[in-house]
Amino acid sequence: MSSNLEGRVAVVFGVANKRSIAWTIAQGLHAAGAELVITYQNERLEQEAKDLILSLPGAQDFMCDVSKDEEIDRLFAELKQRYGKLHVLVHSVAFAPADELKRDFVNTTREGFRIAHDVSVYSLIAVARGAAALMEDGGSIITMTYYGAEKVVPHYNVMGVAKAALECTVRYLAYELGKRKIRVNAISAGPIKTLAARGIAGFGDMQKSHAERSPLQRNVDVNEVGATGVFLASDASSGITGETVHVDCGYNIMGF
Ligand code: NAD
Ligand code: 0WE
Repeated sequence: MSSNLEGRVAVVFGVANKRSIAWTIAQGLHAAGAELVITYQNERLEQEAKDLILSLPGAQDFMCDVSKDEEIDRLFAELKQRYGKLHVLVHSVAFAPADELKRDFVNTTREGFRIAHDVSVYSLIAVARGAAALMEDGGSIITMTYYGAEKVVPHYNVMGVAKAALECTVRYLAYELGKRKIRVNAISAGPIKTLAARGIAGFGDMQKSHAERSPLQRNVDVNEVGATGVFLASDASSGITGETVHVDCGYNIMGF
């Protein structure tokens, strides 16, 4: 049992800036000794993401839009050539068109639904397939989810439906990849002020209510999510797969 990741290769998706949950997990994996490949979405984020990634000694940067099969193929071909094998995959990516999180859920568009599920759910299957082919010694796959998958969170809308599908995808992947000693888990984090949370109307009020209602009477710190990511990546969690681990100060257990 150990959180030591020396000799392990990890690929992390979803770093936009220093507040990204993916960045905190990446820093934790790096501190535990893992060799890191960190991806960012596109040219728009390139400058900021690259500066961060290259500040971690030995970390490799790579551009990869997970809605594009050819970019995913290119990434895993490069990983195979460069490292030969892979042990850890972190998927910390979600997107729905902004309007879908503003208008009434009943008015969700076909295209908004498609995009949310393509980027936030299908992408996990696509990158898990690429990663599993390189996880010869077994491995750990981790994704990020939210309570809006389980209960209605006003305005989370189609993202809630997508996160429910993501949590279910984790179970199907865990079943199938289990025989290859690959574990698949989700972390359900409480609300954290990141780029993806910026501009969401009432986010501050949500955090306030979260702090008031959760057993620990506070909001979650992103480093607590990072530490759980390292735990799920390491052999310390060797008996855990198909699980959604709540890192939310206990908010989800409350009925009233
Ligand atoms: P973030 O904006 O820092 O991260 C989201 C990432 O998704 C960004 O890096 C963005 O570039 C990436 N992304 C979007 N579309 C992409 C695409 N087509 N290809 C590649 N990458 C793409 O925000 P975050 O809060 O760190 O979000 C990370 C994950 O955590 C998401 O899955 C989110 O749903 C989940 N989450 C966030 C919170 C929260 O309150 N912030 C709570 C629970 C779960
Ligand atoms: O998963 C998320 C946010 C995901 C997200 C955020 C955006 C904002 C910018 C997906 N797509 C977009 N599209 C954009 O154009 N969270 C868990 C954070 C979050 O978002 C909410 C929340 C919480 C919490 C939206 C409404 C209500 C609560």
